[in-house]
Amino acid sequence: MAIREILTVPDPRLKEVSKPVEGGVTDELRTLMDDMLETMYDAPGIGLAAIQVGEPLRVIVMDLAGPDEEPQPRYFVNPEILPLTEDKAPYEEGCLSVPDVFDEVDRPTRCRVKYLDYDGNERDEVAEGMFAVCIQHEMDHLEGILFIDHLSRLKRQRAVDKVKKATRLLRSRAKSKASAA
Ligand code: GNR
Ligand code: NI
Repeated sequence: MAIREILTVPDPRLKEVSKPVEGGVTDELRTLMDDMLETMYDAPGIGLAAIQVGEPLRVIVMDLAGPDEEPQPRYFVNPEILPLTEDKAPYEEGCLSVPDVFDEVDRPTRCRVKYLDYDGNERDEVAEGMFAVCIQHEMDHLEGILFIDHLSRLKRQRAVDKVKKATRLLRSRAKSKASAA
């Protein structure tokens, strides 16, 4: 398994629409999902879409277990989502591709998710609570949409500027460290 680099805004790849996985769940795809899960745990985060590691495929990994619980890794290949209710609830979201930015997004509270799992079996589940929030956040990534796209233009611009500034600082530190060595 390998930890991969997570893309951050304004990387244009985050706006790509991801392509369906063709030919079912292969060992090669499982390797990608293993790497995504390891990358997500390392970050740490509760979900990750393949495009966040630069792979424009309709693949998501997730683990909603609490810090004192056993890990509960979940894998979603070619997920399809259907809202089950009109009522929406706000939740303070964050994203590994928009680090250190948090804001409320309104989403339907219940939805139905159809997908293939790690073994290539078809699944059909109803998502509620944190599962509903997270799967909708990840499904957005597959369409090239970030949670900040649900905010006002001003908030979105501020978020991108904040991440750009932090990334510049990190890169210049890494550079001076490399030249000192
Ligand atoms: O780790 C994450 N936490 C989170 C919190 C609230 C709503 C959504 C998320 S998903 C995020 C990881 C991520 O960026 N997934 O794409
Ligand atoms: Ni995200």
